[in-house]
Amino acid sequence: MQKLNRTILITGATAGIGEATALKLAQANTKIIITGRRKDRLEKLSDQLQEKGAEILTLNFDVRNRAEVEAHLSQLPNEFNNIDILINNAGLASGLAPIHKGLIDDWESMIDTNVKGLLYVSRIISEKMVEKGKGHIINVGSIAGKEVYPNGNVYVATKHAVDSLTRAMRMDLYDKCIKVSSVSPGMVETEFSLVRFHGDAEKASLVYKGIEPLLATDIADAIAYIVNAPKHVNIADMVILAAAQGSARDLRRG
Ligand code: NDP
Ligand code: 8X3
Repeated sequence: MQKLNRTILITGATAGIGEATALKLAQANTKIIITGRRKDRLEKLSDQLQEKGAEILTLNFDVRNRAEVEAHLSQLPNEFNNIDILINNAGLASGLAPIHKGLIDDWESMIDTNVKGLLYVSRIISEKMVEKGKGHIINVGSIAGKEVYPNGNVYVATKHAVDSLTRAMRMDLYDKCIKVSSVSPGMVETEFSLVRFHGDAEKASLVYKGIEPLLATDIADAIAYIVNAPKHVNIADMVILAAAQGSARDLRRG
């Protein structure tokens, strides 16, 4: 890896893609701000990242809470305030049900996290980047932001919002020398399905049964490629499927 002396903010680094990305990008002369609601996990990850030579700041907040986001990100310590790279990763699916049976609490949680949380964070950090005249924002979208599938309704809508926000943010920021990119994964085995099925581990494991899914490290590799591209190159979007996927709905099992 090259391009040292940079500061990276990763939302949702306590598990899955965010955690793998922090581990991939951690090295000497790199500062990483890792965020999430589970403080114990942030602390454990912080130790691992420091062992790789990175300087770490852990921020324990819920991206759905606008006041908490503002309190933490508006007043960053000086040594972590110069953010070069923002990875908007925190997100979730909650529930998998047809529109007439969906739980409104699930819908609110997904909209508040995947769309509003991403916006709260981006509003603050993009302004700081514009002041400096440089920066790179990577939004973690999904194949669900490109396609729709039965029972995916609100999750799919939030990821379509991430996809359109990525393109719109790029138009707002390219002439301020800020790159905006996205990575749009298919099926990645993380805690995603456990969360989607409200902690039902058996149901979650069936999602990946008989299929070789993507790993969080596959997406971390892609994000590293995006952030390490030369200055004049912006990877606008990377859509990455498991080889056993023809689409979000078409899966080759067994
Ligand atoms: P995980 O459940 O493994 O990780 C999700 C991360 O997001 C955790 O660190 C969690 O931290 C954080 N998070 C969730 N809600 C909040 C919140 N309200 N405030 C702060 N942090 C939050 O899932 P993945 O790693 O798979 O998901 C990461 C991203 O990738 C999501 O945006 C997801 O939509 C996207 N994605 C996932 C795919 C998959 O198949 N796994 C495919 C395509 C996209 P904590 O709970 O500690 O707050
Ligand atoms: C996660 C991928 O296909 O389960 O965003 O929606 S999918």
